[in-house]
Amino acid sequence: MTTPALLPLSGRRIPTLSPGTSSFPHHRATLRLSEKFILLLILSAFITLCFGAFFFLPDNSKHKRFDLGLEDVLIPHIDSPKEGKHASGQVVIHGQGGHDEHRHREEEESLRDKIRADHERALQEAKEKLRKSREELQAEIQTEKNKVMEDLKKKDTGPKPLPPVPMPKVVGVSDGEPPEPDVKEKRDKIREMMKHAWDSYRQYGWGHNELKPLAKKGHSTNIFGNSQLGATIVDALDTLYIMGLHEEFKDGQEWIEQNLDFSVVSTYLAFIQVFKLKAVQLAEKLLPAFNTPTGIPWAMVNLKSGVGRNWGWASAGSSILAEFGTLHMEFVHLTYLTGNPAYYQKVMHIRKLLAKMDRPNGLYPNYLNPRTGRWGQHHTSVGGLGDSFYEYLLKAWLMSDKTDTEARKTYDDAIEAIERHLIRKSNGGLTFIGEWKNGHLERKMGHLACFAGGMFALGADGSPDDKAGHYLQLGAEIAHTCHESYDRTVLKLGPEAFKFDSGLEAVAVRQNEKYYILRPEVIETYWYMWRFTHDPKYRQWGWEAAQAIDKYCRVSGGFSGVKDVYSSNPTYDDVQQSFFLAETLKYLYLLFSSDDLMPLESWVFNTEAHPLPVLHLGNITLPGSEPAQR
Ligand code: DMJ
Repeated sequence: MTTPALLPLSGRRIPTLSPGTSSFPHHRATLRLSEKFILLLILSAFITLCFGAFFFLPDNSKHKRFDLGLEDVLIPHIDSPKEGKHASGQVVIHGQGGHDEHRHREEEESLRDKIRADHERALQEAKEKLRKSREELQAEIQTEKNKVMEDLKKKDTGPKPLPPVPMPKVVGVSDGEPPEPDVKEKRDKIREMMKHAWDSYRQYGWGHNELKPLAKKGHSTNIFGNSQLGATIVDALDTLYIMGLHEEFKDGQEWIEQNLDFSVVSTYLAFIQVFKLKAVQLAEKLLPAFNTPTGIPWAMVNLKSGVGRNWGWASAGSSILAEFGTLHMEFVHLTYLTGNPAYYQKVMHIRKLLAKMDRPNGLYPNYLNPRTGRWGQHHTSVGGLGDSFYEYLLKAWLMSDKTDTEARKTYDDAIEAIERHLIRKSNGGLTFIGEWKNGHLERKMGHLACFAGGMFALGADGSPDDKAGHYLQLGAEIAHTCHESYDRTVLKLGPEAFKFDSGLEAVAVRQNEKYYILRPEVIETYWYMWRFTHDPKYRQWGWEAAQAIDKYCRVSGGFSGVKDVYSSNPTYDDVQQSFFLAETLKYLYLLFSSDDLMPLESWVFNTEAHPLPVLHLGNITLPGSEPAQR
């Protein structure tokens, strides 16, 4: 039987398992609420960090070319003494004509004298030391140590460590069972779908990043790079946990413990420490990505060499807004968890830099060059390449218990510009979010942008000029439009992008925009709208989507995306995306759960639907953020 013990963590005490019991205590019927909360807390840090990391990983096939190309930029050039400099940095001039041999011998002689004198002094000191007692010697060593420490402290002009922050209050992580039998039935069905997705991955794709559910084998060549990082395991863990699938959770945890190796760890690791340590190890490996002339991180970093790079297609090798702007929550949480300010400082630097930049029409372009600090193409999107940057501004504020007013203000300003330039009503009365390209509005909305309905609703409370009602309404309108994009297809699943032009209303035109790859954004918005309004239509719409997924995407080896949502006989893309387990099924499950499962006053979901706790900081101010103003 496992006995929770208390171990210190960054000045706090957290429950963990005693040595020899490294696995999750699934044999106990229920965990105490406090234990659940703390496990989820640590797990969140780990999962969110891993998720972020996957986007940093480079494609191995390109390492060679890349290493050759960027080393000069990334690694400071240090001249060796033979090339003309002493280690001290003084310039030496070699090969001067008319060298005076006599002077040279004199110099050599004086050097030898100096060495001799040094030896004699050292010998004398050693003899004196030998006469001293052990205690005297120890005292001397200690004095020396103290002196070194003092000197180091004096030299350390860097930022002070964060003040200790109290553990957040234990909040209700109930199992969220809904009182209505028909809702419970739907929730059970979602849980069954999760089990099918997980079991299939377990059977055919274990350890690979994702699953090919038709070929029934692992799928690893995608955005995660070629590495075998078990992305689905990492991504699915908290969904399994929230759904109470503890056996499955335990399997995943064991795989991570034994296989997810960022560097070699020899010490015994208890349950919570596994996730925390792995998260920290990974974060350390990610830090070199920030070594750019501006501090805007590269899109990818080689975990071994620490060398970073960007995608060639991204506006001449720019960094992408939705990538460098989607680190804030994870890095702040990590600083909070470890007490190490480095992570916090990295992401605050990004924010400060962006605040100083001019923005065309108040909009943030999707591309920023990390070498020059200048914007790339003037393309702004609330969908792909931009989306989660805006999401994280709002959620940084929420996560700070609404004390990070700088983040809130930045969000409000950004949304105001987006409303002015990107949000329009179609002829048929559907509100949509278009894309801004070099001063021109493209009347096309991506599936990815549908998440914004939930974001507007989430940000309604606290919006300026008493516009809460307006933003809740805007959220509802986007939810409606995105539902229409589903409802106007044959499969009742939404296309990747849909237009509002030339008489078209929320339908895809191009063949390569007609696919559905198990994405979560529309269901995510239904869930937020449900939480804020309890309008039953959101559960109804969510259930329609769940049924369509089960009917058209389910195969014997898992769930697959489909290539054409307007065809009654669609072909499969043969990929079970890891975000299907992390997000789509989690949001569906929460939609059919009672609100006390993961209450929004206490939890903030990152862009991959991994929950992070609201940091109840009281009067403590994290460096760089404003004091609470409420
Ligand atoms: C997820 O990986 C994340 O939500 C990301 O921010 C954008 N959307 C994909 C899934 O569609």
